[in-house]
Amino acid sequence: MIFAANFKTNHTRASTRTYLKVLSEKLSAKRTGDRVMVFPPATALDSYKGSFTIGAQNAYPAQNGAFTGEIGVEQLEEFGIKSILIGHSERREYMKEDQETVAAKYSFFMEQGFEIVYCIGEPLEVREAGEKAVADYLLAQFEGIDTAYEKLIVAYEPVWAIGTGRSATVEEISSTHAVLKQHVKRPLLYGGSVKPANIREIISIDGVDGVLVGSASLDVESFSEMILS
Ligand code: G2H
Repeated sequence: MIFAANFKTNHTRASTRTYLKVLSEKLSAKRTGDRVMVFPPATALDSYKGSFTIGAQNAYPAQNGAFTGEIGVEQLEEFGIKSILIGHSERREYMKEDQETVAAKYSFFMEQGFEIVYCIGEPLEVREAGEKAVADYLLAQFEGIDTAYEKLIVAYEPVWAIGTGRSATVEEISSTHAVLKQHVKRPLLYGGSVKPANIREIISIDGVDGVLVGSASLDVESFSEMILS
């Protein structure tokens, strides 16, 4: 199983260091075959060397250059970062990243050999329009995306379940993952209000290879409980 934590714009460099030290201690007590990934803010990307994967939540698709306010591959590689989130719904919505922008980022970081956690998810009105509408919407989010890339991980995160406390039901996750699995032969994570109370149920669903956790990952006790429970 893959357990990935997305801190979003939370935690400082100092608190991330403490968090990763505590997480490492908690997990080392129990050997697990699970993979742990943490996506802290950019200022904390140099916080850890060890068995967890530390990834960037975002970067600009360039080595370096005149892109004020952005970080590129040169800055990520200084910290040994070779994993990145692309397509998160918050970036699609708040930073106005359209499918063309997302696909360009994807192609660039693929060419750079980065592991990519590629996020897709439908808004509530699409979910309410039924399964066919959901499938069409999600498959459109693969436009321009090379799904044969061997370092691709897909995260299905229904927008209406993100940070709302309302997770998708077992049936919704199960049927959506089944559709996605027909199109993408890569690990498939579920994200959207995953927490200690629902983690076991979610990871036991067929077609779920792991989880991407936001709010409930911010507390190290909660995230380690999810991995170890
Ligand atoms: C979805 C998820 C993590 P949360 O964005 O990517 O956040 O667990 O807070 O719904």
